Amino acid sequence: MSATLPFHRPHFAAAIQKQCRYLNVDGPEQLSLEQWYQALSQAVLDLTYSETKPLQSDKRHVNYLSMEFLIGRLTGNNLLNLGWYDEVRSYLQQYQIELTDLLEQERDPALGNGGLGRLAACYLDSMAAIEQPATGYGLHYQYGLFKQSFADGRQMESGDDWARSQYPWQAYNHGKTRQIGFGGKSRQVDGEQYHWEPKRIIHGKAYDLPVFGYNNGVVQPLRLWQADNEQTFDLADFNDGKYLRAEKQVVNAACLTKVLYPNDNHKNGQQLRLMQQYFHCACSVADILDRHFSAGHTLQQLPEKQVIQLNDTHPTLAIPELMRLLLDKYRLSWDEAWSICNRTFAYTNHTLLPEALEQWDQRLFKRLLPRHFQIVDKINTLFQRRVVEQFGEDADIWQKVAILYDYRVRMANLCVVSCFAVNGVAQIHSDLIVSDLFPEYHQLFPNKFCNVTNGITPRRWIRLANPNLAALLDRTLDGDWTQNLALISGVEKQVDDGAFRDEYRRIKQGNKQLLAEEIQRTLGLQVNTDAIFDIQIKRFHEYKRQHLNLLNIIHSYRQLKDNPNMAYTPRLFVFAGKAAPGYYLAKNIIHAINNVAEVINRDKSVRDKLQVAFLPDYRVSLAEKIIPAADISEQISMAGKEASGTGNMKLSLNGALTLGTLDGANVEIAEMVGEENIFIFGHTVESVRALLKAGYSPKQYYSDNPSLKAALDFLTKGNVCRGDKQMFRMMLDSLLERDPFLVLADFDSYVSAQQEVGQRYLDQEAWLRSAILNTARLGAFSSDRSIRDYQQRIWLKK
Ligand code: NBY
Repeated sequence: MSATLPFHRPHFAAAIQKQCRYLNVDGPEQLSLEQWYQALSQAVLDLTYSETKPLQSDKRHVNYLSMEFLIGRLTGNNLLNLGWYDEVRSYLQQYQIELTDLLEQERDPALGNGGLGRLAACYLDSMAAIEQPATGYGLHYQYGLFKQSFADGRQMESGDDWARSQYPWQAYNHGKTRQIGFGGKSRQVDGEQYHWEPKRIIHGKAYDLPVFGYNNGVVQPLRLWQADNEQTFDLADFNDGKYLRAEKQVVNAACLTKVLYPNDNHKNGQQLRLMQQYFHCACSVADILDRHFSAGHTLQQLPEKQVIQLNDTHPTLAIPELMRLLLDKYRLSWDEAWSICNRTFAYTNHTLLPEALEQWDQRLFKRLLPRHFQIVDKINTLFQRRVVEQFGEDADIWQKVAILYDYRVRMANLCVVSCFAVNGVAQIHSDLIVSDLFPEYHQLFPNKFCNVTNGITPRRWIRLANPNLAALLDRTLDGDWTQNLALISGVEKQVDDGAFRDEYRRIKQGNKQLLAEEIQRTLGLQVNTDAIFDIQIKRFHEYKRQHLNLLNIIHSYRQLKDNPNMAYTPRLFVFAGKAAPGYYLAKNIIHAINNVAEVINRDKSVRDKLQVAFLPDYRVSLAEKIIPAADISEQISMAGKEASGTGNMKLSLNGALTLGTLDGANVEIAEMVGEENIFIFGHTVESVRALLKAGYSPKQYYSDNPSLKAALDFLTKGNVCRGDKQMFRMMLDSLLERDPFLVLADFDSYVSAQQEVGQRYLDQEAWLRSAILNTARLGAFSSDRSIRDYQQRIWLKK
């Protein structure tokens, strides 16, 4: 292990002084809180530039290609990883500045949608921590994920211009600019070799963000590419006098990395998105080759020295791009080029949802990337021979495994054929990849498939988000759990220790108090901190079934109204999450939750028993406030649909009990914490299958179950819909006519599980024990473990 970077107070003071000069103030006393944040971050970046070092290692370098990196605020995290957090906090005290207040000034860089982007951020943190040489490659979107607010309960979106007022952690990297071609023609030169003449060129500029390893003096780059206008005029058009057309292209070029597409688990077929994908891949592949050659390696050594890990299919074009360079620029034969690609790329799948599997229109693909299309076409043709060898001429099989089919380019198929490894993100998901999504591929390439269960970084998700729990762990455990989360199992011994239990309970209660204050600030709602804090925080999607949660809330409310004296353990239901702007059904669910919340929160007769808080603008920094305060973690997707989930891990690690289906990583969490410390309900993958096979009729559930019927009808009555019976029609029609995610079929089981939660909470001692055991038994879900799995099973596998 390398050494921690020492904190040198006089150097630090001088660096702050220098920033004061840049900011045109006489000294630190005059800095506003916002300026303090800028000055501090810049000063740290300056100081670490020369001091930290990239890893000198002969290990295979990981190039992590992802269209999204949901990094969250960096200043606190970077101080923590540098080991400077406490010293900086004490330094600031002389100016009466609280470090935590200063850190609140930072805007979250929201360069991702949800789990996939956040996973990429946790993996960068872990690779730096465990000294796996790595570079993250992504896009420098001008607008990150939209900001969410509510108007009359409806989601409103606005732009997130995150870097407008100077983002201190990024540095423009002059030497790395790339020129990326689009369109035009591909001409045969001779044999395998072609020459691509793009119609236009867009520049890619590199912005680097530092990723610091935890207490080891390591820094590695997250390199984000931004499209730039320079020389994007089509000069021919320009000279022809078609000025406006030429200018339009300038606008297009600048648009390329303007905005992050706000869909999660849904593809979108727009040309601009395909251009983003190619731009990302072409810039990154060129950069990887440059670094590889600069280190004195040859092309033949590429697979031995580099691995390119594709975070879902969004960076698939890196495959034909590398093929193109090997064939046309470096003049390798097809077989040599293919063999190199075949040993360099690995693919992580994050979804089984058919609507999320990317496919591109062939004509669009060909028009934008004519040479790449030829290459994909040849990969497809050669692969077809292989398929015929194995299965004979079988149209049904070919229809499933073809890369080019029905005028579409199927990106997942291209990945499976071209990569040496394909992994799912939780055991059940990896099993379903083999059994349901890619069974024929599994027959063809049995050794390609493996599982790497997702993980989360304990640096951000305990030490930074829950500092009091971190301090308790520091006092309790031998060795640094932050670097080796397996040590957290040592907590198990304390589960009956009075002092430990008191402290753990006090910390949870304190965190609930802090969240209550946040809710009061944002919603003006005063909540009961003795209630169960029942939390569902994630993107809005039908398969995640926030509406199942809502139906139970309505059911509880109705019961309380009918029986004001019934036994009911007080509950606060907390929601947070965004819906893709074009996903009207998900937005309808948000609207319904907000309106139900308003009715319930206004009703004095249930106050202190039932409250609903929907916090707007879910983002990493808000997650950091909510997660440590949770008692219940809602993980209620229809079984078979959530690839893994990672919020489930964060919540359980911070002492929330999971209320969930046997889906994604819930299955593994249940195995680790034990069945008495988790609430499992609902259909399983197998029983879902049987139900659908037998013919599922949601209407039947509606008419057979009076509570369910009443809960659904509630949404068309009285105040909730303000007299507009159509207000939640979209959601109700979907539930009653199709119910593709079996909300009604799981209603009963969910309501019973919720009742059990209420019962169990009454025994506070038993509950505390379960919470502590959740923390103690989650050690395996550190992203450090995930990265070691990647090393063993994929990157460094012999
Ligand atoms: O990836 C999520 C999965 O739903 C979740 O179960 C898993 O834990 C997590 C990490 O493995 N997937 C996800 O977040 N996907 C996206 O955000 C996403 C974004 C864009 C597109 C598709 C999916 N797209 O096609 O544009």
